[in-house]
Amino acid sequence: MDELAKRAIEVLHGNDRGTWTRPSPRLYPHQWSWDAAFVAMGWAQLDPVRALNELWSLLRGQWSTGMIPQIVFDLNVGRGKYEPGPNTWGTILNAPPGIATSGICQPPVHAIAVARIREVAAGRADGTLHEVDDAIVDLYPRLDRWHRWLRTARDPEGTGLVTILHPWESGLDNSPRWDRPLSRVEPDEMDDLPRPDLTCVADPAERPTNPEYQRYRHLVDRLIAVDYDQDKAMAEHPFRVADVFFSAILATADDVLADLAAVAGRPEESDRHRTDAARTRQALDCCWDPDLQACLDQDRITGRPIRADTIGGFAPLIAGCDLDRSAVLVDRLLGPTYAGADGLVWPLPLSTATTDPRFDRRGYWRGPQWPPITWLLWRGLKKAGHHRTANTIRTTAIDQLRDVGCTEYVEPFSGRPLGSAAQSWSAAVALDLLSYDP
Ligand code: 9WN
Repeated sequence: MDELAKRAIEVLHGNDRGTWTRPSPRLYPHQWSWDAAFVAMGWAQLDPVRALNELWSLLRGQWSTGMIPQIVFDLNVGRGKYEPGPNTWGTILNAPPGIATSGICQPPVHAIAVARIREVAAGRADGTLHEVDDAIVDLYPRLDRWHRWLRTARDPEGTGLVTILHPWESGLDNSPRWDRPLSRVEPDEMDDLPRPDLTCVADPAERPTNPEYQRYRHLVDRLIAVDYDQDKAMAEHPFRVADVFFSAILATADDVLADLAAVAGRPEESDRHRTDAARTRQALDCCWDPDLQACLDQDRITGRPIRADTIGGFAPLIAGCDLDRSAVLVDRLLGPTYAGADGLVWPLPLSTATTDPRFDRRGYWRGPQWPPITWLLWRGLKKAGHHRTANTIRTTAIDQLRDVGCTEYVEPFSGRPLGSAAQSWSAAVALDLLSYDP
């Protein structure tokens, strides 16, 4: 068996908790939402039914509103191992009885994962596809409610863009995209709560700073103060940003959900999902900045676009866009400020452009390469018909993972692995990318 596949399988097994998977053994000991979607695609290569269980485990935490929370906590994990832990979110009345969750969300990769599990199952000679299709009958309404929540609670005016209320919701937590809006968040007092995350990495510089964490926690407190009432939060929360990358993932997931609706015996729902996706693509078009040649997040408090040259700007490649736009974006992606930057060990997309003043080659989401982001762009390129580029990215991503292992993220100039060394979604991405080998 391929060495990388062997290592990736070891990482998944090492982080496996039976029906769900920790993102990493120490740094992230609970179940995370978008990690679970990537991880499910990894499990699909080994056992599509186990892959479905990953998603069912996550859905145990789905709120009655439809929201899939960012974290479903494992109550067996000792107190203080991860902060903010289960007792700090004030979600006991919002989460399903007996399940502890956080109170925010993460990008909706889940429908994409279900479709990929189905694709893998379809390639098997046994009856797995029937089993997966049966599950989709029950999964579809849950995913539909999730998408609907995003499109109502987080986009009450139907703009096509999803507003996030916390940088953690973006999944790209510490991106320079959030610096301005986060700098306006003013904690009443600077707390001094513990940072267990800092003890799990080689160098604390691989994690966000204390002032950032104080703001992160303050944002949670503010959501608790309105008891997670989304109308109130959308009117007065101190961090409100229409996130183009998150919205793009929703658009492409809506396209997929349109197909899953048909599998679930609900073909009459498909058009609604396609219309939603089209509305988001149109909205992304309006966020295009011709100078930067990038799609920009919109600060809903100031009403202004957020100027930052980051991977978020490539949102149209994820959502799907016209040929002209995708050609411009592919040029930029492969160009000297991203994957074509001088001195990169692997020519793969960077989380921030080298020319952005806040680029930081080791900084969390501020420059390094992240395997799941590479995967999302690879998928977008493939769907847009840029097959040669997509394939080069795929093989380069495999080379990178082969050399550095299933690390959380990579310092692009030295090739050093950063963050957690045994990250489940990196293992999952490795298995999925390998499965396309001719
Ligand atoms: C907060 C689990 C998660 C990922 C995020 C990544 C990081 C958490 C943290 O780890 O965020 O959600 O504690 O830093 O930024 O994308 O889902 O892997």
